[in-house]
Amino acid sequence: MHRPLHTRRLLAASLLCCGLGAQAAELRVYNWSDYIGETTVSSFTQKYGIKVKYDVYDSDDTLQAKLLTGKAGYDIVVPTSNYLGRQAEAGIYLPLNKAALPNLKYLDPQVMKLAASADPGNKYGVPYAWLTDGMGMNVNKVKTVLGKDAPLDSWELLFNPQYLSKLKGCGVSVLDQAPDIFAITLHYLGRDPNSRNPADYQAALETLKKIRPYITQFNSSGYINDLANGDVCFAVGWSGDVGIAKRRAADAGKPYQIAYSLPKQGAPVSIDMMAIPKDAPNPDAALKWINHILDPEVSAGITNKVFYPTPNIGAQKYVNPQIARDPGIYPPAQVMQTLFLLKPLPNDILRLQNRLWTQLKSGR
Ligand code: N2P
Repeated sequence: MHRPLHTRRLLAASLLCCGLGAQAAELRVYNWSDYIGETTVSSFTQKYGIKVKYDVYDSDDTLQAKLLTGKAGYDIVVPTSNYLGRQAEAGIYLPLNKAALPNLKYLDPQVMKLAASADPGNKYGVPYAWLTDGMGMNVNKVKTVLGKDAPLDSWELLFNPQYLSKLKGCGVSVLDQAPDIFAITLHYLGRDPNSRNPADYQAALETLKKIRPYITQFNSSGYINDLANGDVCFAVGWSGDVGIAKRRAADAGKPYQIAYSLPKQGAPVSIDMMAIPKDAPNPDAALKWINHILDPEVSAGITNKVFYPTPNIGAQKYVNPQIARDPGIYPPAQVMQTLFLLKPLPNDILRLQNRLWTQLKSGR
């Protein structure tokens, strides 16, 4: 049967449209590992017909190295606010077209204010989730090794060699993220966690060297399973990651409890931010992605899966009540006051941190 000419033309046009369209309609997302909801990606593709290529990293330095080569090819990246501040100053991001982001209205003004301290005017970054650094532990093993009276709520577990040397036998993991560990150490020493004084970093290094022999690994992602499986019993880690480990251990029916402890002395808090690199192949799709993540149900879907608090006020009512009530995930007001924000630091301090960090890890 012959179709009328105009139908054939339409058919040809639509084939042309969609063949090309499928090629152009791709979004490349580079995000932290273990940091996405069950249906976050699939619901985006369903909503916009845009395919997503989704890659992961577990370190801001890895992300930054990729971005600085200039041809990473990503449309969306999610640096931590302290890194984003410097990167934005270096001119590697596109300013956000806020008119394309109506769902910005859902964001918590308090989180936006904190984010603005690294990103003035919230010009380049949109909060994705926030988090604390703390101690993940296998409560049963830690109590067996250290006794029932061990101070599980104190950074002493990490910095007092008397404790850490005993924990070594059941595995000690520390985040491989220099700014976080230096900030924790400086704060423990009673110094400014965001210090710009090189001497402070030398002092922190000396303290870290004393516990270095008892750290069995530096790791920022695999430690989730290591904790869950019982291969490490103590980890300096990120709040949601430890939540994931806790759930995995419970799901696997392990005979021990994984817990997250925010030390009483105070701990770092940070915000991960979505940003669009200047060389993004598809900045329009990137804006659609950001607005999608800001959809209250989508944002809650991330929190419900990976235990990182959403900065989205509209999402709060969709967050699983057990998570919303967990003081390790959402610290109560008086604990919030003990936390300190990681701030962008000048390049010479970052270089110094990096150098000392390499020294520490290699054990020299
Ligand atoms: C997710 C880790 C995200 C927190 N696994 C680090 N900014």
